[in-house]
Amino acid sequence: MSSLNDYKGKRNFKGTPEPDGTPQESKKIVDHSSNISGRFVVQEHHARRLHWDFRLEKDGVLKSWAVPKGIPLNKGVKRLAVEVEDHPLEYIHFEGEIPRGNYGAGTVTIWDRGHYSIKEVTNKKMEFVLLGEKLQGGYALINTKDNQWLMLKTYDEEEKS
Ligand SMILES: [Mn+2]
Repeated sequence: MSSLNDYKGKRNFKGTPEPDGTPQESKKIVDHSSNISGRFVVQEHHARRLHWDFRLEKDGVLKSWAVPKGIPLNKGVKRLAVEVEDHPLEYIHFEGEIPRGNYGAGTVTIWDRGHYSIKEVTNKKMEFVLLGEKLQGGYALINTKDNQWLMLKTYDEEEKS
């Protein structure tokens, strides 16, 4: 799975408890009957700088963004989301301590998880609905340049017709 080369290249799996990217899980779980596109997770990562990692299950990997100020909870709030390397599916369960000296050293805890359904995808924009424990409602990720995206909440769950 070539899209995990960056992930593997940044880490020494003798030094970190993170998954090594060897495929273990079957590919994405798609429930066509309920219009679910896959799972998502948000990991709170107390690294050198605190940030939240937003990951969507897509094309057999976790597409990943680091969100320094956290996922927007309110409609209209925009947050910078920096696209980072694809992570293996197994990472969706990861919580723990990445030891000092390793890439991303610090504590990772799962802040939210659930499923999402895609509404629209282009190179520059993804629109989706999150069905998590904390995060509910419509969201968009808009590419502004290079690896920089804006994440924003487009509507609250209550507004859904
Ligand atoms: Mn991180």
